[in-house]
Amino acid sequence: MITLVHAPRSRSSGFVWLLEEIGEPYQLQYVSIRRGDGSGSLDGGNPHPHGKVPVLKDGSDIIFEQSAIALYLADKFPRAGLGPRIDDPLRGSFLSILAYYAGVIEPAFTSKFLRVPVPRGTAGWVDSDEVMDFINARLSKQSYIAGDKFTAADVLYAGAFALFMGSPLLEGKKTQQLQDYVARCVSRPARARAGEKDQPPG
Ligand SMILES: N[C@@H](CCC(=O)N[C@@H](CS)C(=O)NCC(=O)O)C(=O)O
Repeated sequence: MITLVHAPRSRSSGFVWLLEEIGEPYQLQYVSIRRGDGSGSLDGGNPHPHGKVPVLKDGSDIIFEQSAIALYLADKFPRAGLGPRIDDPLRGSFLSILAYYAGVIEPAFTSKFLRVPVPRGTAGWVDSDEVMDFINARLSKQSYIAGDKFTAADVLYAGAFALFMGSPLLEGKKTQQLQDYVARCVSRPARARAGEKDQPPG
């Protein structure tokens, strides 16, 4: 059975959502992580190379990095229809947007949060305002981030934007399309089920 190495209310929470979307059996292995507020600690039972979450365990296979886990689960469970297959014309869009999440979205918002300017021509990402112009333009043409169907990539994007909605991170960029997109994704029943499960063990 698939195991998600999980710390409640962290980046692994989105993967409880994704596993609920898939609907196949899975189990959670709770670990502690070092949190931004200084709480928590490194967990010796966590196979992640840097003690982070999420991690997915599938037999002897260990998969880490959110984009890799999203792709792995979409490919592993094709019946769930959460990612275009290799010969689908939308496959390229799906792969690009998954890689963009790790390589551009996360660094762009980390730069903004830390108030570090993004040096054009040196950094591999751009500032979050430019990112959001791209995202908003995309969402004005399609209902979901990789096309007109909900995919595993939406768990990453809508999950992050839902978290940022009430913060200054999206200031000036909360278009109606973005708000509708986030609402469409987070109102899915699988996310509500995941929310109920995303609690500290005990
Ligand atoms: N690049 C990683 C980031 C994972 C990450 O930073 N997770 C946080 C939880 S939200 C964590 O485990 N932090 C603990 C630590 O940094 O030691 C990914 O995309 O999977």
